Amino acid sequence: MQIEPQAFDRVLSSMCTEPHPAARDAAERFLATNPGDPGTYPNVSALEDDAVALLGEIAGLDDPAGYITSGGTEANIQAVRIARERTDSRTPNVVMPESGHFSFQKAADLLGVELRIVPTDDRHRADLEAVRASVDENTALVVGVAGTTEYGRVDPIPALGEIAHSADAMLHVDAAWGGFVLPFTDYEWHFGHAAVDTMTIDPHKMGQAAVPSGGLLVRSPDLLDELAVDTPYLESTSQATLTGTRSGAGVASAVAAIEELWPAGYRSQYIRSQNNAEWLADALEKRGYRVADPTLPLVAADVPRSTFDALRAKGWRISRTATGELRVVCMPHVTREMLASFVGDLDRLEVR
Ligand code: 0PR
Repeated sequence: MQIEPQAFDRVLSSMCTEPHPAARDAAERFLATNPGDPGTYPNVSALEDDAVALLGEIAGLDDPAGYITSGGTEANIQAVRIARERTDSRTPNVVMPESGHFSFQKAADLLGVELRIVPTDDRHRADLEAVRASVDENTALVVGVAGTTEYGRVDPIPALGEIAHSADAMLHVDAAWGGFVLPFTDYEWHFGHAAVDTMTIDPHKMGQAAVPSGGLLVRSPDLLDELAVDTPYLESTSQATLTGTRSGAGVASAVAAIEELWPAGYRSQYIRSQNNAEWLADALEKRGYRVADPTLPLVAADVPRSTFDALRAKGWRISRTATGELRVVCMPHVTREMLASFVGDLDRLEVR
């Protein structure tokens, strides 16, 4: 095989990162295990309990229940599925701000629920009035995002919880990306603060675990029962996951990364990433670009298309928001030197 994986030295668009060495090692050791078959692979199954307990600690969940998913998409689909199973409505809907990830579109398609997308406010957060106006007796789920994909914003989770519960709907928090940085901020995002029922929190993003390692957490174990199907050929009697066979690598590397980094390692990484984001935002502002305030380690700036294309041509892996802004995610592999070199390339382009 000739092809090498993408090196991380110019990757500014990804929400994945280089796994922590301990996570890489654990992933390799558990590569051939299948936590979907706990009767045959009890060790990785026990590790999954540890992973859920650790994720629960990070997300303020007292009696942690959930599982390690293939990623945020699967966790979001399963959250919608739980809500659909719980509602009495025959025509259920899900209310989500436009900043929600496109995985909810997949969930709605697969599960036959209506997805009601409501606008965000001028700070790119869910517009509470719009959410209130969209919720009705058929609403099964309200989605809040804690660390949005495009601007890194955190929706007002407690207020969304109130709206959801007054309509007898559930509240899902998508902290797929934000979950490993938010514990070090003042945001009200977790199970302890608000009426959160389900949450997506992915070790393979800011958690520095290997891909595939997503996380679904639920407030109480009975919510997982909504997902369970009987498994006649397995020693275990039921399975709540969406996939059948799945990689033990994700489970083991999540535990290894979290044991290594929670909380001190994640805290110092958050501070490093946040400082980098503020440094880049500042550098771009000084050059005359309009920059969305990096409230979490993610920078969005109004850079012309031609400049964006020229930077891509220089090898920078960058992406754009729906409205065309340059988007840089300050993941753990993104260093100040990388950003300085990026800004240097930008300056050289501007000179010409
Ligand atoms: N929830 C949020 C808030 C996310 O940002 C993402 C992924 C998901 C759920 C889905 O997670 P999985 O991909 O693990 O299923 N976020 C973007 C994505 O990969 C990140 C992104 C965006 C990466 C733009 C590259 C890029 O150019 O879809």
